[in-house]
Amino acid sequence: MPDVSNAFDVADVAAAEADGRARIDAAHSVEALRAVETEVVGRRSRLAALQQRLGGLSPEERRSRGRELNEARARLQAALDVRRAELEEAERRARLESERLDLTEVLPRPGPGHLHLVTQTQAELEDVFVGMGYAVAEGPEAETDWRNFEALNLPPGHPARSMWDTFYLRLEPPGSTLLRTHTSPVQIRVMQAQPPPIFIVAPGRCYRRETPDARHLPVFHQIEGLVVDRGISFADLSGTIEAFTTAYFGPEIHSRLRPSFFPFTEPSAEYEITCTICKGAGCRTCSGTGWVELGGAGMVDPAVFAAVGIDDEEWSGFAFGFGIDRCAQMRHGIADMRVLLENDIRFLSQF
Ligand code: 2NL
Repeated sequence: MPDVSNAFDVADVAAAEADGRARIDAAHSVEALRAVETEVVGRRSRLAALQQRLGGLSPEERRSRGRELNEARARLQAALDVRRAELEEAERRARLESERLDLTEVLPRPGPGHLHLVTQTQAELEDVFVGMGYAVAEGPEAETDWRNFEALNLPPGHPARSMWDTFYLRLEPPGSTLLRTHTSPVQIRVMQAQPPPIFIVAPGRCYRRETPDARHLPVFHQIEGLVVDRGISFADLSGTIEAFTTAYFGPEIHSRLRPSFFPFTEPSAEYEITCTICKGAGCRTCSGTGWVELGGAGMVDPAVFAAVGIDDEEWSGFAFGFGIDRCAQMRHGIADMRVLLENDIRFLSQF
């Protein structure tokens, strides 16, 4: 006896199919369509529910409803496949568009590089001194304690050689080898290697154990000059400093000396040059004085001559030293020296 209460007709199949089509059309992503597929043709779909009720129908009805259900399912499955293909194509196109690179963009070729500002400054200073008859001498950055300190009249225990100022290398015996704190050891080498007369400059990289700030770098560059000959006087030193100052900074920049102390020179002086920012008028950089400090100098101390075996009865000499980085800073008005170590191409490419 057919179960009449559970009976359904072709309109129910059509309604289920129409509902499935509406859901398929409403799916706007491949992801959403996957859920719709389960709702529309899955085990809990309206079609599946009608399928369950086939058993309650008469044999003829069961045959036609069954055929109608199969056809409806096949059409919905076909609609799902078409819709999936459309959505996949749309998503693929959107992805390609978002990842698209304009390969026709014309970029400038990398330009030629150039020497670092400090290297350029060192070369210019070397040129100035070579023009005055000096030779350029170079030496290692790792040096002995003796050449860096002891030969320069800095005995053991002197504050300038303390652990806090100097990087010592872990070599035997402890404390014997360090990163040079100035280029003076190069001049010690030259004085040991050749008899006077000596006219040299020693440029190069030096190290001090310091925290970098606007005016100090733990790695810096120094150029030192040394003259040893017969009858060299303090007047020669003073004239030499004025000559290279004007040659490097220009005719409106001059120098002046004031008394100071260094263990390796006697007498000793510090020298200042006309402030390169205000040309001597007085500004913030020079604290209103019109002068800025550049370096130190003096007559070579007899103790240094004794250490290298030069007879100070026959020979006398002067020496001076100053920072190459500081020179570049003053000539180009660089507020913070740390930019010299940071390798920011926007800074470096200006020079
Ligand atoms: C400074 C001070 C100076 C020297 C360096 C020197 C070298 C020898 C003998 C004697 Cl082998 N003196 N060098 C002398 C006086 C000052 O530099 O303030 N530099 C930035």
